[in-house]
Amino acid sequence: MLPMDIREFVDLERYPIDQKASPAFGKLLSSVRAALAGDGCAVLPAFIRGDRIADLIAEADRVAPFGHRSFSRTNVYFSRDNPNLPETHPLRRFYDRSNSFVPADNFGEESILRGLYEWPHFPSFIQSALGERRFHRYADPLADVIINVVEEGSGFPWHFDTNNYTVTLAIQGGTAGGEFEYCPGIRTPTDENYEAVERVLDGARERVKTLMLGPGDLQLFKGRYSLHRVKPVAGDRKRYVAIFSFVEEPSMVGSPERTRQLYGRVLPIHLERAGRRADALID
Ligand SMILES: O=C(O)CCC(=O)C(=O)O
Ligand SMILES: [Fe+2]
Repeated sequence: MLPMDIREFVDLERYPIDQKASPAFGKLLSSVRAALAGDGCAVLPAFIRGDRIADLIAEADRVAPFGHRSFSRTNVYFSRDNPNLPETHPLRRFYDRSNSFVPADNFGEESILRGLYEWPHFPSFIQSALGERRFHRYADPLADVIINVVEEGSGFPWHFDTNNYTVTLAIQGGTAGGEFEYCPGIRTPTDENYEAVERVLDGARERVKTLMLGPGDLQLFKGRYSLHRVKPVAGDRKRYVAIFSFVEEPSMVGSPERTRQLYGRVLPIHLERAGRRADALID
């Protein structure tokens, strides 16, 4: 098969990300930047053309069996319990999380997702939109482009991201559920605002915004200061979301521990970059 042409998949009429000098590009960039400045979230609906979604779903169906399932119990900060605090404190509220990540090395040459990630106009547009000075594709061959497969009963409980931003592409929703909910700017670098976080965990809705992303929607989200969750998915159909990772350092890869937890295995590069001998791969 010939290498795929990503121009056939992205709706370039609506999102002319390859036409930097055009007024339409400038308009698009301003609107995405305004959305990010407003509440830390920008959605580009139907970024992938409607008539190509079936191809994207077929790609996800093909690799979904290679997903690695992992389970954890975390608070919204991914931190340890602190027994000195009251049980109701957000630091002490732990939730089950389960997901299945399809490692990046399952997407072949003809992959639409990889084609998009490696098409220079895509990272360049995202970088401009986010206004990041240091911005590179991730050098981790298991984690640069992945699919998160979510099945019935699972979601992603309330949390703050540990990275500054996430770039995701919705591919398929579950039969029901799977709404993305977020509380813009509920904490700041200088104020954890535990009381407001606790109220959201108790079910308060006044700060919560809800998004139902559709197939082909691209989302840029700054989740470090906005508490957010994916509500559990219901029904037989799996929820597929692609996650594109970008980093500040061009040669960075994940740590062996985290990589093994999320993807079920490590590659020699993970051990080498961690200063360990690759023959330690043989467990
Ligand atoms: O699956 C999604 O839509 C986003 C999940 C999320 O919040 C994350 O990966 O940090
Ligand atoms: Fe998140």
